[in-house]
Amino acid sequence: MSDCLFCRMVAGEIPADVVHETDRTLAFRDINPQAPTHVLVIPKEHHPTVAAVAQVDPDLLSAVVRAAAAVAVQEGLATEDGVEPGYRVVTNTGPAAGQTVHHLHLHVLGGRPMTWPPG
Ligand code: D5M
Repeated sequence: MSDCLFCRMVAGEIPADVVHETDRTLAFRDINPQAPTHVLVIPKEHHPTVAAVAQVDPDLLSAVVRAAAAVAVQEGLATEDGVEPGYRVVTNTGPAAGQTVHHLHLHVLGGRPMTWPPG
């Protein structure tokens, strides 16, 4: 989609601080980090929400989740076979959740203790 910010980042039209890439996914640092590590993991293909991609392409959703896990290991938030120190994966859906970019993205947050419930 030509008017989608994240599609334009995939296309290289807008710069991204890329930390991980596969044939179907891209991960880059959030421009407004909410934790010492804050990476966004997206499918290269445009899908508006996690529910949409789960419906039409579950393999792609799996690839996005695996990319988020790989980013967490790469960023020192978990080991290949463990969960220490730990991290949070969040995806906002719709206005009540505060979704501002309508291209599925998983927020991978870590590097500080996380509180619950989230704001
Ligand atoms: O999250 C959308 C996220 O996208 C938000 O945390 C800021 C981030 N963002 C917006 N523009 C950029 C660029 N250009 N680079 C990196 N990150 C960006 P949402 O869940 O939709 O509120």
